[in-house]
Amino acid sequence: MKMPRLPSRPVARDRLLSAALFICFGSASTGEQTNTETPEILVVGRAEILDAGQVMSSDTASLLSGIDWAQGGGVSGLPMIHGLGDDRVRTLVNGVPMASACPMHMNPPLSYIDPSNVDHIDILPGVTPVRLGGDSIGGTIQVESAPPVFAASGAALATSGRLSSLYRSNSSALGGSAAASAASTDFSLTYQGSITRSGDYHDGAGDRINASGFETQNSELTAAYRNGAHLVEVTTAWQHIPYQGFPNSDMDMTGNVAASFDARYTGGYEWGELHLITYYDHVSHDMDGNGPDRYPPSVSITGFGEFPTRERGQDYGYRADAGIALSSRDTLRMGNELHAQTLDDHWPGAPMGMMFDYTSLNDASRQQWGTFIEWERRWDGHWTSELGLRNDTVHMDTGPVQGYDGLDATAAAFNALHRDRTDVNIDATLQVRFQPDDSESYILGLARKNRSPNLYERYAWGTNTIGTVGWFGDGNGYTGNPNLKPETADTASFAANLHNARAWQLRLTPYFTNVQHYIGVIPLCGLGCAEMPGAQLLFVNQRARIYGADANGSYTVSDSRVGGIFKVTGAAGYVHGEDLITQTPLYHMMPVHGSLALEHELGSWSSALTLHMVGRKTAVDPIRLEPPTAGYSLLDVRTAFEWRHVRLDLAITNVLDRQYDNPLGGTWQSALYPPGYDGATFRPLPASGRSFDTGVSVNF
Ligand SMILES: [Cu+2]
Repeated sequence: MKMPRLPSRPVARDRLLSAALFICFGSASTGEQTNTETPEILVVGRAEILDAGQVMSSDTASLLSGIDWAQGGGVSGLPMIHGLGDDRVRTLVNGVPMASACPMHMNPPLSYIDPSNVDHIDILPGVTPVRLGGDSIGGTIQVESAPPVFAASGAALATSGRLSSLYRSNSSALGGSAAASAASTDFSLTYQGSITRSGDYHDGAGDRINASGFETQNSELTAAYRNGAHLVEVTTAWQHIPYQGFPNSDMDMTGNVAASFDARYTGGYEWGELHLITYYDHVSHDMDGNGPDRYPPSVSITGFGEFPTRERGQDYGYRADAGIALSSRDTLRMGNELHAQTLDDHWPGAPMGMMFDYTSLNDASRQQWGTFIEWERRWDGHWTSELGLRNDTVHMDTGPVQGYDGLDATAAAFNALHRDRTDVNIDATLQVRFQPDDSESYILGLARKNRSPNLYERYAWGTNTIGTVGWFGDGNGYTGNPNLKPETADTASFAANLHNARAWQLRLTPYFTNVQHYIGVIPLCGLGCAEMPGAQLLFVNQRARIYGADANGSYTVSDSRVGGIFKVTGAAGYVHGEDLITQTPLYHMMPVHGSLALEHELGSWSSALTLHMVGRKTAVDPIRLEPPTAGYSLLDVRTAFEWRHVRLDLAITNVLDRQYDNPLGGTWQSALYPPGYDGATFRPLPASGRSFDTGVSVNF
């Protein structure tokens, strides 16, 4: 038997494993796995949309075509898969999970990678295999930077580089990125850096959306070494966000400094493949709830100049997994991982004129120990099954707390609690794939998955006014509940993928999820009782049901040497989610929506005209005071031209300058206190008006 060689340009590191195993046994389907072979994965590749996407937005979440995402600050959108978002979706950036070190989840995993550094994204929207799941009940998103490139021959050092810049008219955003690499046949060194600065955006009516600007600085250095079928990569990264406004929160990020280090190993052996990863990151996060860009100078919500918070978090862990080829038909995968998080969250009292600092989380910790085993069998040329079993044991604890005025009654009651919790969660998944011929494939997925509460869901102890934690972009305050049980989701999903060579392709994915112990909310006291415009809500275990369907397709209208390729693509989504205990719709359910695009490609010139249509949102969560939004349609146009080493991107987003509200944009918190303000305005956050976006990149 020959040793499996690493493909020169691996796709996802996970799919590398299966690719290598196929190679190992000389299967007909070697090399890059395509959508046809794994229709449960949506792949967003650089060639398709990333180059154009990074010109139009600096938020990596915006590149997630095929799924929805909830708007945050300019780089902090939260992916939503089949009605489940935030921590319910497992998000891995280069294999590393990163917990939000912020009570408002302003720094989710995708905020740590700039779009210019993304090579491809794998989205697993339905039932996620246990090797990629764990402590999550939605799908999985894997974002990967470009794999290391090595020199073809030993004669000379292979060097390459890329410089790019972008400008967006609406928010006067200016950005630049640089990448450089030098490699011999077995050693490679890559640097990636980017800086973007954006002002506030304006909506279709020309109104400025206060507190929507941001600045980000990212840099990353990776060294890689390969020897035959063995690859070792070591990455160190640094991020600085000096400022990121959150128009749908009542605070802004005034600083986020993250330093991270990870080391990875992938090796091919006679028996299969081995993956090892270890990582560490440290995050310093600062916020201010009284930013000068947010309220008129005459208004100070605190009566002081500043309302600061300071969060300091760490993530560390490892994952070891192996794929063992038991026979030409059977593959066994097994693995073990640890994801540990520590978090301190203190809110200085002095600037508020208080005697003490408010302690939100004191030396809080969360450790997730995961172990899985998975058996894949190819029964014949048509049927494949994959059965997985996984345990996640989650341990959480936090230290004693205090309020701004020292130890108050609520803090004393919290401190008297026995606060450490251990959850033992068992996940099981079954996927059956049927591929009768080359033009169709079907997948049925069944899963039971669990997610333990995050630190704030269990330990945010404040119950009123400023001693509160707010997230979800809805303007409400949230109180944690140490007695929460983990969520348990039972999901059935089906995917049908039909296609005719290059002429057309159609994919349909209906799904159904029932969540026991769904972490929902009930009002802690009535509207305004917490001296906030919003409600004060307590996390409690409820029961939820979500169902819906996604569809997408493409049709090649013409394909000629002279005219190029004309293609029509379309996508549509419907989701329905309800809390069965409160009998109310779940928060942030995207209304029925679809898009239709005409794409053209001729040599190195590519263009697209896209029409987005979104229905009226009437299914809103009354407990969170979620506002309904009107239906709308939008037009985007983009074109790109490549000439030798230069690529030019031009795009106009919201061509008709429509005024509309993003159904997942939350409420407009930065407009809560306009001059003459005399009451809560739970208006939906207006979305961006027309923008002319340009980008130039040079490869050398
Ligand atoms: Cu924050």
